[in-house]
Amino acid sequence: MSPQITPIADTAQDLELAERILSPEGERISNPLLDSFVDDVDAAQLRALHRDMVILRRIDAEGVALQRQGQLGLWAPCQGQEATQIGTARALASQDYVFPSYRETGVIYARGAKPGDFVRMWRGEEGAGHDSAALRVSPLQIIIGAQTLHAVGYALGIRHEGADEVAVTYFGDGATSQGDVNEAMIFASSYQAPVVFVCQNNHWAISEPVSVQSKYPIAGRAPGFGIPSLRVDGNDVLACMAAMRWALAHARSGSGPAYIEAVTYRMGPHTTADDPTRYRREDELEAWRRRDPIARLEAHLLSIGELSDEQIADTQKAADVAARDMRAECLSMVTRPPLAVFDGVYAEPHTGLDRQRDEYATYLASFDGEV
Ligand SMILES: Cc1ncc(C[n+]2csc(CCOP(=O)(O)OP(=O)(O)O)c2C)c(N)n1
Ligand SMILES: [Mg+2]
Repeated sequence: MSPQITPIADTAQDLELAERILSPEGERISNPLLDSFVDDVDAAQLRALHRDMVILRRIDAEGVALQRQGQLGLWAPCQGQEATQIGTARALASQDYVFPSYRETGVIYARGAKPGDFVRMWRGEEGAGHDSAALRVSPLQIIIGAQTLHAVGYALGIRHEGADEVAVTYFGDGATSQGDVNEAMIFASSYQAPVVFVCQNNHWAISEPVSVQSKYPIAGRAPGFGIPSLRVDGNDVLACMAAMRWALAHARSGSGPAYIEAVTYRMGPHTTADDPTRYRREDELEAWRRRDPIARLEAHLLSIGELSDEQIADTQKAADVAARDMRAECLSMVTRPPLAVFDGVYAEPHTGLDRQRDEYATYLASFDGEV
């Protein structure tokens, strides 16, 4: 018997088929599926989401500037993806544990990252960049999709211990072509792991458009794994928060994994090492500028009379302070001596490691003060 397939959309790009609560013009529209999940979100909370997104965009711009000035080796901008990251991350409970990719600056911001945490890894100072245990966020993953397996493994541990936690993993549209992600979904479904998959479909995997690797909407794949999914407008912060609350409640209730595809757009380059003008058209970018997530919420708040000039100025000031603090932390970082790389590898002395340290020390000494 052949399976019945209900297409979600004719093309992977058709944004009209994504759930939303705020129209691109900032008008609140009724959404029977999602409304109940954000009933309690009042104007003050909407302003806080707006503030988060403005600060995040400023932090992101400062990251690009620091890289251009030679202070960072690389930066992966998240401009355009603020609503997806802030909306979903602000729905998390403090005990939940996040497994992100390299682009999740907004997620670590929402989890309480300190100013230096945003840049430490990109400056090459230390591996993790932030205190994973304190933030309950694993190190930013560079290997595409690998973090989804880690999240499912962690979620199996949550289930085993009966803990009131959910594991959450963020990954891109390109990552969905990766074996790791598909294996993670199989395991999550087979063992009903309390994990939420958040796919940020930002339309590009470096220079590869999503249309090449996904002939069918990405959210539509999850049911095939036995995982319920939602396709949400990733530039609508309220819809992202609602979708995440749905997914978290589902996972927390013991019903197994849930999946969100947030349809958004990467406004900047893939990283500061990339030049998107070589592969994407200006009119595409222009169309997405008109769907800017911050402008959308701002238009909404202004239309309901809940955002004053004074509040906007205050938010801008907070954003400048965040960028200033991040820059100051970045410039004052003290690079650890090369041999410190051997510290903290094992709890007990280790002869093999001691030998490697000695060899490396001899190698460094061979430069005779040149390094
Ligand atoms: C296993 C693996 N293969 C290839 C790469 C090189 N690579 C880095 S980013 C990237 C594209 C990822 O695209 P997507 O998953 O859409 O995430 P985005 O960068 O758009 O956030 C690739 C192929 C990698 N880091 N890891
Ligand atoms: Mg992508």
